Amino acid sequence: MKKIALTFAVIFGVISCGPDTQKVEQEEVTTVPEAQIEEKQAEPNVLELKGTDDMKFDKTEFTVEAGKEVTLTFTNVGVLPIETMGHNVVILEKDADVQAFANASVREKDNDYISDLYITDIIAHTKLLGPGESETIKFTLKEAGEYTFVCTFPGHWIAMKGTITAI
Ligand SMILES: [Cu+2]
Repeated sequence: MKKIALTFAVIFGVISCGPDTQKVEQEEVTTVPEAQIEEKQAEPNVLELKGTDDMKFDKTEFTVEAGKEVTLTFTNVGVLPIETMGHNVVILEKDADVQAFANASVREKDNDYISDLYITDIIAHTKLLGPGESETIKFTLKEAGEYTFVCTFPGHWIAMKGTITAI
């Protein structure tokens, strides 16, 4: 037992006898860049969404404040041509039949794949965006609840679908 205590004392002694005095000067030089810490603090009701070449939105859940204007910037970050991998975002009313709207929209190539039959279900939408294109839209979700957003490019809506919850 005595031996262990002695060994510990020796080790501790070695550590504490290190070049502590030199360290003090070095610490003053190493400062944390404060600007980097608060870099990505999103504002309320300001949304950023990306569409990718693997047919996905980078985010599928948003929460916003009801009754206040929402600004959504959507960017197609892919490189594939618009004819094969175009993306849009359509925000639909709470009670919209998403499947019926998406199926009808497939036939509307000349209208950026948005069916006018469901115009009353559409709160807002971007145009169809090709690689590297971006668009910002503004809209207000008047009531609290869950609103679905989809990409209506043919075959995309099942994979490219998300929810904006207004509270
Ligand atoms: Cu898409």
